[in-house]
This record gives sequence, structure tokens and C-alpha cells, in this order.
Amino acid sequence: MNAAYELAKEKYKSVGIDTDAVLERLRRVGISMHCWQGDDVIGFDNDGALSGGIQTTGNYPGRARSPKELMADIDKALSLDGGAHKLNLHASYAIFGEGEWVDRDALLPEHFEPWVEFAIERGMGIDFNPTFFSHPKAEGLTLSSPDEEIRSFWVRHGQACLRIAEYFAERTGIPSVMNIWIPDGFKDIPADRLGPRKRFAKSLDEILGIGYDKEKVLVTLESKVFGIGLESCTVGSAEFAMGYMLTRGIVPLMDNGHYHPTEMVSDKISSMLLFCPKLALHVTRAVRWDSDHVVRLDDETMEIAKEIVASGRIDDIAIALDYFDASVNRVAAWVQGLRNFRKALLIAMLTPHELLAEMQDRGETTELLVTQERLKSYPWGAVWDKYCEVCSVPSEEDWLCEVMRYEREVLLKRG
Ligand code: RNT
Ligand code: ZN
Repeated sequence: MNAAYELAKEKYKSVGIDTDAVLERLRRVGISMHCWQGDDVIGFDNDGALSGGIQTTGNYPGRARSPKELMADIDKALSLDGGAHKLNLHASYAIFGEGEWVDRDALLPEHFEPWVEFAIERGMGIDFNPTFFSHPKAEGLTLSSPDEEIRSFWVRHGQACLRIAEYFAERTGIPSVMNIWIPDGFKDIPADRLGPRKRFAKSLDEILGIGYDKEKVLVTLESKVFGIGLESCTVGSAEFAMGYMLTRGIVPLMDNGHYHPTEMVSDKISSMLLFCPKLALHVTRAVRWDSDHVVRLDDETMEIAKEIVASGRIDDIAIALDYFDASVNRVAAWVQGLRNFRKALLIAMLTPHELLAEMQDRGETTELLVTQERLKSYPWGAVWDKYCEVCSVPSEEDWLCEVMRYEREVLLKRG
């Protein structure tokens, strides 16, 4: 018997929470892990320069340079977080045979076959992202380009990805989230904002127009307020994405690095859920800008988790991580982010939301403030330790040793 857990169980029981039930529930929550943390968003189909107004900084040794290395690192990371996972791939992670290469508009399911086998062996679903950056045809605008040749190239890429996502769902038996994000935008004040947005909408219509099985693929659209070199205007703004997804019946994706710094995604979730059957999230940490730092167990992370759990709609929300830090061990970055978001969900599940909501409705402002603060000192850490134990993953004290051993034995040997 675990004395600390038993005490915690009693404590949470006093506020109406059944910790055993929470442990079970948390295990079932799937978090989609982004493959791109492992190799600094480089992928396997291009020369390695990252574009699109996003940036990885740092020079920590051990970056995965091949599919084999990336898969090994993903395995290591996933083994250190208890609970369900999905694998989140980008189109740029296509795996070509010896001497083979096709451009992004000609990608086929077979170019992802090793990933499909990898996922099936591990009982995971695969989420997918067309890659509208890091490509010679993505130096300017992509889906919003006035150059018909370029625009139609990217439309074909989107269509190809839709087919691939459908294939992932068929093969794994698990629906695939296909997320569209384009970096299109302007460094300086544009003369015309409407034209690019009209073309973006037209391109999206053409992509979705090929038809797809909505039971298999959940198409999401991710908005963004700015990027590096795209400071004055982004074509896929929040309003664009909102209008498009509502009129076309696709799913909004909110990345918490994609808004003005005092705008909080945690505050947006309830409104979106009120009007959308489904919602998708990219969980990240923005430090001053969309810097994609490793997710910490900070206030906003916990508030996002709280909104997810309190909504009672967790099954309608696709949770994915999205950050890329090359200044620390990349496997540790994955694991820390995964575990932190899971901890945030655990804390949210250990919160008596109905009790607190009643206080709010009764106007008991003082009681609410004090109870919310009191709950912060409740022994959730003992419940987390128990969770790691029942999932057979290392404890807080032990997981880093595992990663460091892997660093010594594998990552540092990569040269
Ligand atoms: C960029 C978006 C987007 C990317 C990934 C690599 O700001 O957040 O989701 O991070 O597609
Ligand atoms: Zn994102």
C-alpha cells in the first residue's frame, strides 16, 4: 500500500473526488506527440532549411538525422509518459526509397509506409500536417499565392495529404486529424489583404472539394497572428479561420502561441465549444513571441487543462503538443512537455468544478477565491506518483536518468 496515495485519496474524497476513477480517466486521454521536436522541424524531404516564420534555436547534440533515429527517439519519449498517445507527422517526414524522391504535390500513402507500420505496432493513430513551408515554392505565399502555378501546386499538396490522412485512418483504425497551417503573410503593410484571403479560401475549398470520409479524417485549420518576417499581416488570421471553419464545417485548431501575448487560449475554449462540435489544440509555450518553448506546468497550461476537463467535452478535443527546442536534450523536451500537460490534466481532474461553479453562481466570491487557492496545496503529486506507478513509467525522480542514459549510449554517438 502506498501511504502517500492513501492520504491523498482521503483528502480528495473530502471534496468529492474519486482519485481511483481519475487515474483510469487520465490514462485514456490521448496526447498527440509531434514528431518535429526530434529533428528541429527539418524532415526528410528537403535540404534542411526551416522557413515559414518559425524558428528552432539551440545546438544541443543528438538531433535525429534519419527516420530510424527519429523513430528510436520517439519510442524512448513515449515510453516515459503513461497513457494513450498518437503520433503527429508532417508531410515533410515522407520516407523515400533509395534514389527515390517526389515533390510534395505527388506524395502518396506509400511514402509513409514505415510510419504506418511503426504506429500500428504500437497501437497508435497518426495525425497529419501538410507542409506548406521549407520548400522552394514556399518562399512567398502558398495557398494564397497570386501565382496560379504556385497556388495550384500547394492545392495538390493539400489534396495529396488528405488522401494520406485517410489512409492512416484506414490502416490504424483510428481517425486522423489533418491540420492545415500556412505561413502566408506580409512583413510590411499589405496593399491588398482581401485578395490573398479570397485565394486562401478558394484553395481550401479546392482541397476539401476532392471529398473525404469525415469519420476518418478530421480536418482542422490553425490560425496565427504573425510570424518572423510576417509581422504586419497573416492571411490565415483568427477571424479568417473562424469564418472558414464555421461555414465549411471543419474544426478550429488553436495554438496558444498564435495570439497576442495577453490573449489567453484558456478563455477561448468554452466559447469555441459552444458553437463547434469539435475542437483541436496545439499546446505550446510562447515566451514573448511564438517561440515554441517546452511546455511547462505553468498557470496557462493548467488553465487550458482546466477548461478542457470542466467542459465535460474532453472527447471532443484533439490535444496535440507543438514546440521545438534545440537547446536541451530533445527527448527530454518531449517527455517534459508530455508529462507536464498530463499533470495539468490530472490537476484539472482532481478539481471539484461543480462545487466551485456553484460558489460562483451563488456569488460567494471570497469562498471561491480561497477554495481555489486552497486546492493548490492538495497532494496531487502523490496521485501523480501513483499514476506513474500504475502506468509502469518512471517516477519524477527517475525518468531523467533514463533519458541521460539514452543520451550517453545513443544520442552522443550520432556525432
Ligand atoms: C506554426 C504552427 C504550426 C507548426 C507546425 C510545425 O506556428 O504552430 O503548427 O508549428 O506545423
Ligand atoms: Zn501549431
